[in-house]
Parts: sequence; C-alpha cells; structure tokens
Amino acid sequence: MSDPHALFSRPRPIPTHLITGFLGVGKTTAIRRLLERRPKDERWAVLVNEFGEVGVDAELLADGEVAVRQVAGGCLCCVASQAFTVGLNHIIRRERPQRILIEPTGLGHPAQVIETLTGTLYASVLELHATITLMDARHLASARHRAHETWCDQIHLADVLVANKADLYTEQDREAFFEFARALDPPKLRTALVSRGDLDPAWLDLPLSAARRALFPEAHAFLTAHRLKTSESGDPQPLETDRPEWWTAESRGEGHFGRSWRFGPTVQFEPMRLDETLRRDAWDRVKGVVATSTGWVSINRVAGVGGLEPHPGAAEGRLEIIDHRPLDGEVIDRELLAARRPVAP
Ligand SMILES: Nc1nc2c(ncn2[C@@H]2O[C@H](COP(=O)(O)OP(=O)(O)OP(=O)(O)O)[C@@H](O)[C@H]2O)c(=O)[nH]1
Ligand SMILES: [Mg+2]
Repeated sequence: MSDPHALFSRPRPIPTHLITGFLGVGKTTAIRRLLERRPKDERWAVLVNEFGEVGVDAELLADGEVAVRQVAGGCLCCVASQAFTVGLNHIIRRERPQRILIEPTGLGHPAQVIETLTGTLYASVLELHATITLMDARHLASARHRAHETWCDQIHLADVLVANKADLYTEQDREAFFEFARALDPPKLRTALVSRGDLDPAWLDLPLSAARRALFPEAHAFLTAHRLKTSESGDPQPLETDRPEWWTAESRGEGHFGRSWRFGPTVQFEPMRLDETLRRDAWDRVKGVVATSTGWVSINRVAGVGGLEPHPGAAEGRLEIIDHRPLDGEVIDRELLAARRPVAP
C-alpha cells in the first residue's frame, strides 16, 4: 500500500472523528445533523462502512456538497480493513477535506479502527479526536445487548457517550443511563441525552483519550461476509436469467445475519406490498433506497420501528436486512419479488 505521507504531504493533520454505536442507534442521523451545521466554507468528507454487502447510508447522507464514500461488505476493523484505508486515502487525496467524519458499521469493534487511525500510517496526516459513541439507553435493559462484546467495547472506548432517541425514553430509561454512565471507569469526557442525533458540535474539538483499552480486544477477529451469486471479481451477477436486474447476497458475523439486494432501474415495487413485506418481522435493521410505483422511497427501520419516506432517487435500488436470528433469505426474496410492480409485457 502506498505511503499516505508521500501522497498527501500537508502542513496540518486533518481533524478526524469516529462516530460509533450499535446498529440503528442514530449515527447517520447525527452525522447528517453535523453536516447541516458545518461552516459552509469548510470542506468535510464522510467515510461510512456497512455490515451488509451493498450499503445504504451513503445514499441517506448524500447532500450533493459533502463527499461521502462507502465501504460495504464487512466491518472496518477486519475483512474490509484494506478497503477502509483505500477509501480513506481516496477521500484525503481527492477531496482534500478539512474535516473527516467516520461511521463504522454498528457491528464494528472500534479498537482496530482507532489503532489504524492513530498508527504510523496516518500519524502526520490525520488527527483523531474524541470517539463519540451513540447508544440507545433502552438497550441497558436488554441482556442480548449487554452480553455483546462489541456493544460493550463501543461504550467502553467512547470519550463522549451519548444516549440518543431520548424522545422515546421513559424516566426509568433516563435514570438507568445516567446511573450506568456515572459508574463507567475511566470516566467519559461528556455524557448526554439527545434526540435526533443532536450532538453538540463543540464535542468535535475534544481530544481522543489515549488511555482507553478494549475489554474484548479479540471480539473483532472474525466477520465473514460471503457473497452469493457473484462473479469471481465480486461484480454483481444476475440471480436468474429472467431476473437480470435483481442481485442478492448475504453476510454473517458478530452474531448477526444480513441479506442485501441491489435492484436495476426497471425494478419498481408496490409501496404497500413492500411495506407489508418489510414489516413482517421486527428485524433489528432494515434500510434501503428503492423505486416504487409512486416514486423513490428510503426505508429506515430499527427493531420494527420506522417506515418509508420519499427520497430524491438513486442510480439503483438497494436494500439491507440485518438480524441477530438467522434470516430466511429465500423466503424474503420471494416475498420481495411478489411485491414488485408487474412489468408491462
Ligand atoms: N424516535 C427517534 N428516532 C430516531 C432518533 N435518531 C434516529 N432515529 C431513527 O432511527 C433510525 C436509525 O437511524 P440511523 O441514523 O440510520 O442509525 P445508524 O446508527 O446510522 O444505523 P446503522 O448505520 O444501520 O447502524 C432512523 O429511522 C432514524 O430516523 C431519535 O432521536 N428519535
Ligand atoms: Mg448508519
């Protein structure tokens, strides 16, 4: 791999921010808010990484003014680590940003990303600031989350710990969060409750604490993503000859199962049928951008909550489903096929 020092010799390292947190806690929402409030004369860039094979967040973030680069198919810390540095180098070289925001997958362990960003490769190129971790305080009452090593380490390695979705909390959830946060050792630089990812931009200036160590440094070791129906080169291949514009893949790792789809330009769904299909189960995460008979929509659901919203459109349709239980991908695939708008003969 080329040496980024040679490529990007520059006087001052670029402030870089890691926004971590478990699946669906509101990382992309928070980044969107930060982008909206950025100084208009500053060039910012975003690197976003997805567990699934196709990735959707870049579409949700696109605002035409900020460079967004996506690394899909695994997590930054392991299988995709080379794709991560390639993506990051690309952003640095092409965009020459004045600030970089990085969103790792919600299933990503942050330790290795922090190590890479603070290692010799980027030493004088990037200046990693405080790790900002979002969480859902309601997960404190969920044995599955509390037992998840990556969930624990995302919180443990946070410099700033933010409980998002406060609008959905009970008084008990709020108290549980502050009690939990008070007991954390080493203490956080800031802890806060917010809604709609409303982070205080001043937190971006807080420093990274070098003293934090992962509780489960081995947790990120394996995330196997295996592709279905793809060519050797990894390019999408038709699933069947009568469905040339329908590509699907599955991924697995960190105790979770993913299924992803890409749809070509002629694939349109009936919005009601699509919504019904995607509501069939309270999967941990459903997100996508797809064409329907009434226009493009984005889909953003967490544990059964959320729906379809109008979207300006994309080059192709994309959909991801992730759950902690094995997915019956073939059944969902058939249901999605049945939710298509019939193609005119
Ligand atoms: N009620 C409520 N919903 C929220 C809040 N913040 C985010 N959401 C919703 O939660 C869903 C997930 O938000 P994202 O920002 O995509 O979450 P994420 O952490 O980026 O998700 P992944 O990248 O898939 O891990 C979306 O439907 C958001 O609109 C909030 O404060 N309150
Ligand atoms: Mg996201």
